[in-house]
Amino acid sequence: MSVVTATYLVHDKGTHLEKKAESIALGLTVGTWTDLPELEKEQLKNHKGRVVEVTELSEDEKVNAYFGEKRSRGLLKIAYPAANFSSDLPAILTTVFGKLSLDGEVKLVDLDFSEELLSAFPGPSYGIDGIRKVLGVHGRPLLMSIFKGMIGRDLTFFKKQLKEQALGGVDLVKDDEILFDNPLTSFDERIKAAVEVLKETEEITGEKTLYAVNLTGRTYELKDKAKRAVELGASALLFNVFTYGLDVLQSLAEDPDITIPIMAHPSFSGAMTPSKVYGIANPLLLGKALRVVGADFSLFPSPYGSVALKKEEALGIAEELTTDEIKVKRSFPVPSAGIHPGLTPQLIQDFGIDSVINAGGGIHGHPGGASEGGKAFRDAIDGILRDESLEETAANSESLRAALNLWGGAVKA
Ligand code: 1AE
Repeated sequence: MSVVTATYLVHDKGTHLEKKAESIALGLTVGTWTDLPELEKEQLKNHKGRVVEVTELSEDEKVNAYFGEKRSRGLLKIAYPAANFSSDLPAILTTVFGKLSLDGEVKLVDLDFSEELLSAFPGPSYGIDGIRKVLGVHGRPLLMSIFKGMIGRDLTFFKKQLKEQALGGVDLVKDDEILFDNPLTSFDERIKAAVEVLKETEEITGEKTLYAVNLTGRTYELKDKAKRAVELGASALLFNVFTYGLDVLQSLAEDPDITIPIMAHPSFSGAMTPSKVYGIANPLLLGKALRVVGADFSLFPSPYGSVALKKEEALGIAEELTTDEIKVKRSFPVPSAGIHPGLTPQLIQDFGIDSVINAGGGIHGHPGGASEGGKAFRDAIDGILRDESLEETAANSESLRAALNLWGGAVKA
């Protein structure tokens, strides 16, 4: 049967978690069915949510202290028949967590789609394997850098920064998510300039670099703008998905004329994810949901950078983006924020080679400039793949030595 099964973490005042689960299963579907006449009861049987599992968890002292009283903790799994909703995320999210998100100490931690329901979602157009094919890069993590300090600067500055980054050997360069359409560096002009610069750098380095232009503006203009980007030769789109909505990303991913990879930025997702008690779990939002709606890349805070996520959450996101259990293409995990070359061994150990190492300040802040910053990362990656320590690699890499002298080689606490 076509269903979606939601898992909730609850912190309940009472102790009867089964009762709580049953009230959610009823409340979000057929409501007060017990008071209805027999005929309607029969019809509504097909629509009532079904409690699949209730798992009691041990108490959490911090949560009890927060509420100033003892709370029962538990994981509740409830299956909702697809007959209740259309096969799109707005309908699914409203069914499983619409009113409920306003209604108590409940966090949505997972959604399991039946195979039939999953087939309504596109998944990434390229995915990890497709992106590797475009770039011709296999057997190592990709390296990405971020434009920095672009606001108030013109196209000459843009071209210079792009050239320096690409010459450092990065595979991708993305716009900063806070760069919008503006008279100095408009969307169209950035794309045209990038096409010109990256053709030039490819001739020098022999390596391809993709530029992810920030797709911004009013929702109903996005598709036309994205199609224009493709026509102008853009190689990828950056998208602030959480200020628009997951379904908007899905519409872009599904459009046959939008033929370039989509990179999802996590900005604004922090309005929904950080609480232990409310909201949506990071592995679901930044992992599984982004993957099924079609993000080729998902950026998220790494566990050891400047905007850190708990390690288990960051690893959980990466797992959802890459697990073979979900039958759509895999998306690239991009653990980000505060990343510098000294963190490369930890990043590869934690996220493996099917990930993207992404740095803004950690590239531009290199004492030798962005190009040296890129080289420091590339040397660190190559050394790790040869089983060398960072120090061993640095002995033969001036770029890496300078980076380690500045930022060190250990994980930040
Ligand atoms: C979690 C997103 C990270 C991001 O977009 C960004 O701009 C990071 O910059 P740095 O690497 O921290 O300078």
